[in-house]
Amino acid sequence: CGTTPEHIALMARLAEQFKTNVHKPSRRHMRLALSGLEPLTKDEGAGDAADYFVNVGERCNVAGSRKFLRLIKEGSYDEALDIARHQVEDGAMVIDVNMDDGLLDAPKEMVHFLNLLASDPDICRVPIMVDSSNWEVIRAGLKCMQGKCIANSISLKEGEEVFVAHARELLLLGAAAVVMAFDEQGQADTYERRIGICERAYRLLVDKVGMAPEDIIFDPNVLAIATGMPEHDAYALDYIRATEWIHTNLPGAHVSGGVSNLSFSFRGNNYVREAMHAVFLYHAQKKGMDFGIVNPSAKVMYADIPAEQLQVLEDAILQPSAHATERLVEMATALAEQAVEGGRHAEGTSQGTQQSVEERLVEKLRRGISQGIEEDLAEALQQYDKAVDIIEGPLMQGMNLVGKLFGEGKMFLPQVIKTARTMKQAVAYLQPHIEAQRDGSQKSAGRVLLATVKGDVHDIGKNIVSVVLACNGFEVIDLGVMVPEDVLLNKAEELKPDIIGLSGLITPSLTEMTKVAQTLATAGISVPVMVGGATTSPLHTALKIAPAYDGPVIWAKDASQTALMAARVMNPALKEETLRELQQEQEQLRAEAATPTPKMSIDKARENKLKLF
Ligand code: THG
Repeated sequence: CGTTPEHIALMARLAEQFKTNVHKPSRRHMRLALSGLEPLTKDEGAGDAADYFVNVGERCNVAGSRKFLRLIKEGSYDEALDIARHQVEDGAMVIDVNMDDGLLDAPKEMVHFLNLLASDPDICRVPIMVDSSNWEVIRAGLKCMQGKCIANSISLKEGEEVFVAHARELLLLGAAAVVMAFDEQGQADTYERRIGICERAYRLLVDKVGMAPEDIIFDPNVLAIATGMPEHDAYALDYIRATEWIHTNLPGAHVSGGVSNLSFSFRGNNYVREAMHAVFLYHAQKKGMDFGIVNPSAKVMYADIPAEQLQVLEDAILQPSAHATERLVEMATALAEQAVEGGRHAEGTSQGTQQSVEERLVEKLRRGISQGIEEDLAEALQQYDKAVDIIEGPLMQGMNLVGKLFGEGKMFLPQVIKTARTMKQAVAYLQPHIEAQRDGSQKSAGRVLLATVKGDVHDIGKNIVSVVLACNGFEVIDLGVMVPEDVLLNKAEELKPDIIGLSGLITPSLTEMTKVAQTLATAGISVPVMVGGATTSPLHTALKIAPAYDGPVIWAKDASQTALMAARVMNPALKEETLRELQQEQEQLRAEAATPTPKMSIDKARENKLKLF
């Protein structure tokens, strides 16, 4: 009442005398203040670093929890809210929410879920971290939040202009910012790149945008260690060193990270994963890491880890070396075996000479044992007419087994890489024989063009795929990260690959992959396309990417599956069957997706109830 146009005109005239201070806050080096219903003010003190640590609950993330994804997909929001509530009960001081999934309407789901959170006082007393790779989702999420939240994340990956524009919008929306250590070249994976990018981002945010330093939360990339690639061994140490540098040199700014990323190589072995996180956090906190996206219900505490294990973990994290990594893998394997029926080893044990040569090869491959493999191969060469049949027979069988065990969580990533290296040795041994027996037309197992699609800076998984493919005799041409579709098309036309591999970790990459498929199809390319990476799924591939392409689009579950599928489609005897199966699977997925699952009648459901006696 009373806000007539005349009144507003008076207000406008009054306001004209004052400058807005949105872009130039006068307060400097204050404490970061966030809020849900209750304020969360970041204390900085001289005491124990852990006392000032803000733990952010990671579980309300469709990409990080199968359960949460299922609940959101089926619309069970009450149970999805329970996940948030449990995290707060378990001590989460902020809740991370991520709805990035190729088959969800992410902005809509984000807004819907945040609105539900906001009506539950037990949950919304804590601030929210709106997590998305898609700026639209972050904006939509922040617009419906009442308190001061955190946007997760912005970065320099698309250059300064976009970065500054996003940061300015965050000032208007009143949010703190997680800033990932990405730039136009990709994600920082060395100490130097981590600190270089953070410093550049800090100067832009503070000097150009006018963001308060305390509103900046750097994320210098927690990446998986012990993947089996020696280049990855120092990732934890470099993160910790970068944390110390940021803490010392970029005053007021905070440091965060996605802690569970560290242990991706040990999926399926929760004890080892939690112990790794505890050790990592203990040391990173001391150097200034004051935020962390974690599982708040983790039970393993630093102080409770037995000394022997602690030694192994600290070596792998703080004194990285091939030896330290190997000991960590050994420890994880031993603990996993202990967990499986008190140490009884389920899969076949080696019984030396009693096994056939095929069995011995499969066993050596499964365990990544190179010693003695050449003798076995020499023996196999006597039995097989063609050397290439040894690869396609027992060696592929071995790779299959590895893929299966890995999928079941019975093998860890570093072990898969080890088996790939054994495969490489076997292929190298057989190569001269294969070439002598061949008509000389084709040398490699096939040529694969690999790329992480535009907008995506992640390449660790793709690099592992590249190693495994090369170990299997493929010629790999890797175009790197953030590869635009025209570059991919030109390279495909120039190099005529047998297979094109597209990789992506973040959800926007799915749309990009579909676009690439369309572009390739329009140009008349129809060689098999393989897609892989955290964001991809068989369903999305069947529903969105395959229909956009003229040839087969194969979803590859992981690095060992990629090599296997590549070998199958390159094998004239298997190609047709493989592609027919693929076609059938994808048609079935499409048919299932088109027919909604009928709900059971209440009487049928009651018949199904748990009967205890
Ligand atoms: N930095 C920033 N934000 C991030 C990350 C980061 N957001 C997402 C992610 N990384 C942090 N969140 C998670 C959440 C879950 C897991 C890892 C990181 C995780 N989940 C189990 C897994 O995949 O094995 C899932 C198990 C299950 O399904 O329950 O490990 O680095 N700024």
